[in-house]
Amino acid sequence: MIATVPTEKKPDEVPPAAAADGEEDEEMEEEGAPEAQGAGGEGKKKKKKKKPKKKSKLEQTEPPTIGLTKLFPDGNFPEGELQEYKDDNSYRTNSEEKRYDERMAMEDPEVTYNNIRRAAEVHRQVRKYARKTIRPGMRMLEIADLIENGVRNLVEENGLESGIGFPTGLSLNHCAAHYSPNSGDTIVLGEKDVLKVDIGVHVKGRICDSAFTLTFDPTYEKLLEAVKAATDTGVREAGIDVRLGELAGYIQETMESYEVEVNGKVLPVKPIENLSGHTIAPYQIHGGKSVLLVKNDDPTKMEEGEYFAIETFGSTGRGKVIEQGEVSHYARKVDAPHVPLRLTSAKALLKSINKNFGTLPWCRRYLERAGESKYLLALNHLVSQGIVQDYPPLCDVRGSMTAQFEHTILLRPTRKEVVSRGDDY
Ligand code: HZT
Ligand code: MN
Ligand code: MN
Repeated sequence: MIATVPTEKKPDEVPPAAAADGEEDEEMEEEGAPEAQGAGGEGKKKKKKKKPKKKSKLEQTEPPTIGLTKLFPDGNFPEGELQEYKDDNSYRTNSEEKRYDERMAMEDPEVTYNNIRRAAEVHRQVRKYARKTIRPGMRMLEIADLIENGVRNLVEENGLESGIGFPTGLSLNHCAAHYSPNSGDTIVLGEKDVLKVDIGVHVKGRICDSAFTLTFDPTYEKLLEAVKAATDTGVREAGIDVRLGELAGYIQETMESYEVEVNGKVLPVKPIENLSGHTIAPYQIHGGKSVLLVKNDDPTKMEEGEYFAIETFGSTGRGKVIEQGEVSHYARKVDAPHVPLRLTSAKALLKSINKNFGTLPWCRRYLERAGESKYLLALNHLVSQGIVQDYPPLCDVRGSMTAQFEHTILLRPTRKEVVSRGDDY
């Protein structure tokens, strides 16, 4: 007998992604141990005893292609980082009543946290690959594709049931948010660029909204550190009954405790005063509440059960953004007025938007992927009629640099869950 092919599986039992099966190789090594391959045909020594069949543990490929339901066959997706509530709410962690409320939430398919956790795990796996792959010299369109292919595969994109949560944000330098390349974009990532990578993943309308910043030049490391710390402060100070205006003050305080030296000049890190975090509702990226980054008098409180995107932006410029450049991001308004549309093309485009995206945000590339072409007139009409909202790129002054870090958190009855937390940020 010559071959030492692992025999625990019949050929038709080999999973389609066998190459990704980490333990397949391990078992090969075990059975291919030196004594089993003795030249003199003393292959008898080969372990014959069947070990209790190891569950073949599937591992993610690179680039990521394996759907998360395959990697988590029991259907339970990992919890994010847990943080206990503070002060008056510290009782919640062990409260019998709150623990009961949470069990009920988990059992209710409308409420369960499992959907957002699946979205968050997709986010972690895709960004891990994005972080190690994105390099100066790549075109913005390539970067968008590598991220979006990963999301579509891992979340097992399926109509409005699961897919991309919003267009991949790839804003550069003084632009802080809402730039994604349109088709034909020729921009190439440069060595000195500061890139905000904002990825959205949804499962049954539960959107994981999380972003990080990349630099390849150490000059702006302090800027990134400041913004990461400010977001961590926002996450740490968030809680049930916390007032949004006060939370903004803590974020501001952290951000302003940093400065960054650029070409021998010391610059303060300013929180961008007209950007904010926000609640997230099912299929609605903006649920209605906003968390500004500068102390204010908003007395609105965070509430039990809410989902928040805690995001902060720091800038070496004015600390204020304006709309600038070609629009890529759009979303049908949730409370769109009913306007009879005279333009046939606009009517048809709206139908396609409803079918493909509902109220989730999308970008021009996604429309084209859905088969639309020469849609700009119709699209502009839907915007002017108040049916579709456009989200132009948001930029500080030219020459400045901006950074962003963002996490999605759940205000569970007993604890706060930072669903999108990973080992990177
Ligand atoms: C709008 C359109 C999108 C929500 C925040 C954000 C990226 O600035 C109230 C507060 C995607 C997201 C959004 F395509 N925006 N998070 N991640 N952008 S926002 C906003 O419009 S509205 C913040
Ligand atoms: Mn975001
Ligand atoms: Mn957000």
